[in-house]
Amino acid sequence: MTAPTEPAAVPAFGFRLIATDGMARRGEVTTAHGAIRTPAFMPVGTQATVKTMYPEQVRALGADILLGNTYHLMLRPTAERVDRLGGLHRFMNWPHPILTDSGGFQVMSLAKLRKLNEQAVTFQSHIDGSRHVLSPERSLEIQGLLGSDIQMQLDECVALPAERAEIERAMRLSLRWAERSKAAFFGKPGHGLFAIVQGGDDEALRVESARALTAIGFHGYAVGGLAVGEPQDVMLRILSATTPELPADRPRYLMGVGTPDDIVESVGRGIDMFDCVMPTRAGRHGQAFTRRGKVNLRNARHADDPRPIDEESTCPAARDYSRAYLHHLVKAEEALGAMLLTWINLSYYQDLMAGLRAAIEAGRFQDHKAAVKDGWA
Ligand code: PRF
Repeated sequence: MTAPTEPAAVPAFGFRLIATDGMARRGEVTTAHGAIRTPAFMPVGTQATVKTMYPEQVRALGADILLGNTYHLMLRPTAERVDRLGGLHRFMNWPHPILTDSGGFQVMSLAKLRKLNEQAVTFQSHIDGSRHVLSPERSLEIQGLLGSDIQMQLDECVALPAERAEIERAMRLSLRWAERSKAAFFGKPGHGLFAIVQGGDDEALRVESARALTAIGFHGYAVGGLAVGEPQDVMLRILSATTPELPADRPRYLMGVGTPDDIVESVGRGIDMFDCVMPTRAGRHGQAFTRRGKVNLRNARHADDPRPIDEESTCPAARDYSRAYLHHLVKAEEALGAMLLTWINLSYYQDLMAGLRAAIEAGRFQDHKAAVKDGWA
């Protein structure tokens, strides 16, 4: 019998498919901190904040999950401090699902004096130069201390173009790190571990990576090593070769992607989850995503334009402020400019995902995709 003081049972980590339309999937991931409707876009909250946004505001846009970064948080404020303060959810006041990236990708793009070997990646902090060692096991320990609902294996991502030998070496290292990650993962109820497919622009290496990871068995599978310098048609060709090799009953996450067009095309190739700095970063740089395409508010042609970004938007920032005002805020480098444009962009991305989910459920994904792309033209 359960004592009345015992906490409510935490739901097991899981994924169910609700509908499919061609390769496109409508599903739901369940985690310790709630459900994620897929296809899902995860706003990026690298430093335990989605830059310029209140967590409540991000939630109200329809975001079910945020992305956090092992690399940044291990350096500052440190995983041990976040743990002492009750975990990342409580620390940042986001009581909903959180996925954390494993750190390897950020080490390669941000840290100084990086050294990678079979055991781990060693690097110097970009903040104070201090020396750190990140192994597959330590990455998962950190992600566990943060309390992340979806933890990512440590991997090595090779920027493209690259030699096949280099792509193959990194893919095999990532595979061995996947095995070590599975062995090290402390499977708390409701928390899952995702593997990462690598293999660059080589279809045979991608297929091998996907099959080997599937044989090990994970809660979900990410496709890494894309949107790293290759043209979009290469990325889509690799996705078309990779997703059929992944188990249909597990979620699939395309890391660091992308533009609205990348997302629509990737959903059509069986991807369920996305993250990207694009809506937040573009907002801080004066750009707005709209149903009619991208608008650069820095441009002088907006200076006298009393029209809003999109009078039919669900987002107050897109409806209630003129292009002239947004232009002024951006030119004057006022914080409110970045805040309003980030709000507009995350609203656009969440509405894009809601539209895709509804279309898949209704069996009209292809028509919806064509209509969305028509709007940008
Ligand atoms: N691996 C990890 N994180 C990532 C990537 C990757 O390949 C990418 C590539 N687009 C973005 N973020 N761990």
